[in-house]
Amino acid sequence: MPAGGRAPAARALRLGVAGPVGVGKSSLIATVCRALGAELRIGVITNDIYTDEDARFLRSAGVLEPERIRAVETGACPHTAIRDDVTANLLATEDLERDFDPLDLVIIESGGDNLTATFSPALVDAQIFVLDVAGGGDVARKGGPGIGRADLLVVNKTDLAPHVGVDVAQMVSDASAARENRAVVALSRSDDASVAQLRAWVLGVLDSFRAGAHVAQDPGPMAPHFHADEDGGYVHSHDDDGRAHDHAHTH
Ligand SMILES: Nc1nc2c(ncn2[C@@H]2O[C@H](COP(=O)(O)OP(=O)(O)O)[C@@H](O)[C@H]2O)c(=O)[nH]1
Ligand SMILES: [Mg+2]
Repeated sequence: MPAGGRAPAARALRLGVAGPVGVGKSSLIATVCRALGAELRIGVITNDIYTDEDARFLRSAGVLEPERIRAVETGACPHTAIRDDVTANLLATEDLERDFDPLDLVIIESGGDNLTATFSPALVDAQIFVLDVAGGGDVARKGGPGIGRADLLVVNKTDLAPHVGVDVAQMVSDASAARENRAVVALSRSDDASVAQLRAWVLGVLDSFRAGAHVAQDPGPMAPHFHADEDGGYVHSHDDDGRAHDHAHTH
C-alpha cells in the first residue's frame, strides 16, 4: 500500500530527505524548490527537535510561499517521527495537501539525527539520504540503511572537496558499490550541472509515481543505538524494532 493509502497518482509525491545534521538537507530542499518551483506545486514539511529553525530558514530563502512550509516539532528523538510513529508528519502532510490542493510534490526534511535514520514507507514514497564530503570520504563505504538503500544518495558540497582532501569520484564509486549501484548524485548547490542531475532524478521519480510504477522501498530499521543527554546521564535506547525502551538514569 502506498503512503497515505490512496491511489498513487491521486496525490502529491512525498519525498523524504534524511541525513546527519549540517550535511545540507535544508539547502538541498531550497535548491529543488528553486529548480522545480516554476513547473511543480511544492510543499515542504520540516522536522526539528524543539524549534522551527529549518522552516524559518526555508521561508527566508524565498523559494516558496511561506505558508507552503510547515514545521513539525519532534521532541527528543527526531528519527522516531519519521520512522516509528509518523502520525504528526502524516497529519501535517495531509493538511498541507488539503490546503494547497493540488500539490505535485511534498518534501519532508528529517530532523538531522545520525547516520542511520531512515523514513518509513508509510510516510514517504521515496527518500534521499544526504552525506557531505566534509564528513569524510570513507563515510559512504561504511554503509547503513540510508546510505545503502535510500532511493537516492547525495554526496553533497562537492565544492568543498579540494579543501577537505576528499576524492569525490572515489567517494561516489564507494557509495555506488555500497548501494549495489542504486542512484548516487554528487551535488553542490553552486554546480549547475549537478543541480540538473538532482532535478532530473526528482522528475523521473515523479513520472514513475504518476504512472503507478513507483514502489516505496523500506531501507530498513536503524541499528540499535542509544542517546545520552548533554551531561551524559540520561540514556534512551531503541531496539531493532525501533521501539523506545530502557530509559535509565545512570547518575
Ligand atoms: N560549500 C557548500 N556549503 C553548503 C552546501 N549546501 C549547504 N551548505 C552549507 O552547509 C551548512 C548546513 O546546511 P543545512 O542545509 O542547514 O544542513 P542541514 O542541517 O542538513 O539541513 C550551511 O552553512 C549551508 O550553507 C554546498 O553545496 N556547498
Ligand atoms: Mg536542516
